[in-house]
Amino acid sequence: MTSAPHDSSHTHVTGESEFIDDRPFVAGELVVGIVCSQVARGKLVQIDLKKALAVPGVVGAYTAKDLSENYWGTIFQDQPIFAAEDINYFGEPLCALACETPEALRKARRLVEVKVTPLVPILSIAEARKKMSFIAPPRVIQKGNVEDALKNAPHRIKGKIEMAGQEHFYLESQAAIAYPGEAGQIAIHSSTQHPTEIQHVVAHALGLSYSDVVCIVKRMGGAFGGKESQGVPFAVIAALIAKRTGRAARVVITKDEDMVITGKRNPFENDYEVGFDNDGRILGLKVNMFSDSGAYADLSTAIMERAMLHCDNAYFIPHIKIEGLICRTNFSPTTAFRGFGGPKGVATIENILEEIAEYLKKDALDIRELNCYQGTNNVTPYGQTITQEIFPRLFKQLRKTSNYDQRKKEVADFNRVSKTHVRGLSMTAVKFGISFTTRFLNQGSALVNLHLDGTVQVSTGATEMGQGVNTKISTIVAEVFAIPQNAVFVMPTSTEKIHNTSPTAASSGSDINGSAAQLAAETIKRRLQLVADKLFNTPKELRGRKPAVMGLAEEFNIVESNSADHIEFENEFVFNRSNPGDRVPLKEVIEAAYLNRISLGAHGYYRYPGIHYNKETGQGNPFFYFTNGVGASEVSIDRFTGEVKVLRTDILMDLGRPINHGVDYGQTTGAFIQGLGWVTTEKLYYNKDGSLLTRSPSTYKIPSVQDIPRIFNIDFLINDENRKNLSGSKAVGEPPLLLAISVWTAIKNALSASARKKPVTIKLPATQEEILMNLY
Ligand code: LUZ
Ligand code: MOS
Repeated sequence: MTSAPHDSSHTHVTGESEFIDDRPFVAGELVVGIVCSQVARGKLVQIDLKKALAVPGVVGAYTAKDLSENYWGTIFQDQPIFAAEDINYFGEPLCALACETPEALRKARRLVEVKVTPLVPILSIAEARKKMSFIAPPRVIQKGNVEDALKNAPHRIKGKIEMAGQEHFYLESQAAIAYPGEAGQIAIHSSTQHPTEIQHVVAHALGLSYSDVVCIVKRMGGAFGGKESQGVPFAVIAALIAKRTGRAARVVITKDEDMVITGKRNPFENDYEVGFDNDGRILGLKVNMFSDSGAYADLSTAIMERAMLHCDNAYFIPHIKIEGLICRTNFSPTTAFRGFGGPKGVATIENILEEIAEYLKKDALDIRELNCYQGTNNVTPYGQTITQEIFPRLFKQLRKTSNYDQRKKEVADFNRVSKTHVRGLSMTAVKFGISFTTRFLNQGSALVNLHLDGTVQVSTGATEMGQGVNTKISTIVAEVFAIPQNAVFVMPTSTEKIHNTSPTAASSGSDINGSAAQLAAETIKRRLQLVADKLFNTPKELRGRKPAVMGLAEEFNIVESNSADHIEFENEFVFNRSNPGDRVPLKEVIEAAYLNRISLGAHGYYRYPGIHYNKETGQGNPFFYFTNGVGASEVSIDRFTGEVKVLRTDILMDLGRPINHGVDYGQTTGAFIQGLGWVTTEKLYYNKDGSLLTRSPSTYKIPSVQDIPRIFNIDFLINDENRKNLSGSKAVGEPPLLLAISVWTAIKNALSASARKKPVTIKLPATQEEILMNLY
């Protein structure tokens, strides 16, 4: 484990780090603007471009008619690049203008005349349900006999939890620049988590072969799932214009545009009925989940699947039925967002546990400990067995280190006397399934080139979005060769070096791509060991003789399938374990390999083993492993304003053996705070016409330094049992986000001490307004 700094930390500070719009303009490069729909739903009658095209400096205007294939979609190809006949959301792209200058673009934009026959939009899950507007047939996961379990349960609670969407708020808006090449070829620099999807959709849209298109990603300025699928239209538009004009084309949208056009986290409304005994043990649970996919399918089916697979969270439920239905509305197509469906399943069950505790007047943590996976209560609703009994340990440890029991008493004492504030304390868990639930995405490859000066260039399918995947990969490869980390360079992701990249998503980027890079590096290392073995068997005075230069007849011939494990690498030197005094610099071995015509490059390929999931039956082993954790939060609510402050949060995560402690600490902190925004301040408001009101940081409130926990303790459990994965590490990108649900349940806990109306049902996010409405 290292705590090497993030590979971009220096250049981020100096400003040298290159994002898409930092790329210098090339000669003739065009700036591109997108004209978007100003209605949420309608029939597109006509787009009149004459006046816009007459503006000096306008080079071209492009609509659906200009594309060989206008429809795309990661799962279902139901979304147009440009609306063709039907308009389905406010902000849907209608056409693009390519201009010599931003000034020409500004003028021309206003002169595009769009004729639309407006239709009544669907703007809520409730309306979509009424109008039977769904994306796909319902999906079900079930185990046991839930109807009987509910009927026979001593107690039952029926309820509903509403969870809103969330704007990704990456700092770099969607962006792409396309460069035309010879014979119709295109190179695209895109701010995307999924370069291969960009390559494929651009090829389809322009009638090119996949090999005509190269997509390159240096880094993104944040993504959070918002660039898993939704970088596509911007890249296609840039590529279309580059192909048509033979000039480079730059699409960089503004924050306002981005917030209006692109999709957000799927809102969910879940109905539930739970049966439990006098101790609070869950006997049966029925959940009906309804998500809002917005206008198109995007990733909503996969998101629903993950939501359903996370309804159990850390808790054993003997009889369960989960049903998921995806509602099509007229909002921008909702998409992946850190956690995917996970937070929506986990918030549901954590809310239920909070309600059971309130109903039985028991402590909610006791209820959670009682219900968590343990002993023979270790099979999930989808049939996967939980092999590590980790939750009893996590709950117990954090209960102690966060001083939970004493603080619970203090909170109760405080609430009895305070006339101005009310407090709440709650601990929740996360069990996040690691793997794409779509099995074929769980594969990746890497290319490792070892150079004669002992430095290494690594390319993988992973994209760097700030999460530190490059830093982890360079650590792993440096360890293989026993060289300093700064001798390993992780190169921009490019579809010409790595084929069929999976999106850098599902927290799996380091696992999959780091493992592939490790395998490639090990292949080269094995060759070097064989070369070194020959070297050590060569008399010292002959070792430096160079076959190529000397024209020696004999070359080292190695057999790749052999190994020479007795050759060890240490601190840039190589030695035979049986004679550690005789050391050769690694660089000499590398040179000897080259001069003896032995390859210093290798390809590595990795896939998660042993995963399968039947989407029809809802049964299988969808996850390679789980990343687990617990978090306890204490909040204070102002009784007069509803303002909430997080007084303290304690987090305990099992991250196996982190590859880079600093990076994992940063991911845990960032994910929690992003989750905090989702459960408290980040609320999207829409006008009655379906247009977004909150389209800038002045109206959409992401957490500020004032909102983060006053006391914030993050700790990692040392888990040496985890040997499954890359260096014993565990995926970290998404799981800690779900621990912010503890803030929301703490708010619910506080309100249950003060509200007149009981039980307390609050929406998520629990904004100041939402809290105030529920205080008295
Ligand atoms: N993307 C995806 C994801 O396509 N499938 C998944 O299971 C997933 N999970 C989390 C985040 N992105
Ligand atoms: Mo994602 S929600 O792009 O891992």
